[in-house]
Amino acid sequence: MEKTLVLIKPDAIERKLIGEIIRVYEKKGLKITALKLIKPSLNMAEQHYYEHRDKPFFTELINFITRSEVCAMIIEGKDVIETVRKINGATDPLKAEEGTIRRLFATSKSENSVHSSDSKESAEREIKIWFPELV
Ligand code: 3AN
Repeated sequence: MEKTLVLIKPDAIERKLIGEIIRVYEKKGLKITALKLIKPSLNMAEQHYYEHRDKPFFTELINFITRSEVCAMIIEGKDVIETVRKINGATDPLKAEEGTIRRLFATSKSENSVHSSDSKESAEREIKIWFPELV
């Protein structure tokens, strides 16, 4: 079965939205097969956002994701990568569709409440970063 890596980001955890966000995924019938709260190390954060290392917002992104705990999850299902990205909505909450997690909860392009893998290759790579004990 296809897997994806989801992070509930610090902005959402700080506002006590873990339950509400997980509820959105579960209501869509998705199955969470692993879950943990973890304060990312600098190394984990830099690995996770490696592809953005040359972007102007990279430092902001790393500072944000390491500032408090994240909730890391593996979600499994048919076409789960695409499904979860639809449920999350566009990167910019102002452009995210009605009913998406980012439209509901995100406050900016960087503090946008959730991350999910964008391809099978990313999912595999990211699961190794956040759940090394499972691979
Ligand atoms: P997505 O998470 O929707 O796949 P990406 O991969 O384009 O978005 O960007 C990764 C992360 O970088 C985003 N989730 C967001 O937190 C941050 N980000 C993207 N674009 C910007 C931007 N223009 N300013 C600040 N942060 C950004």
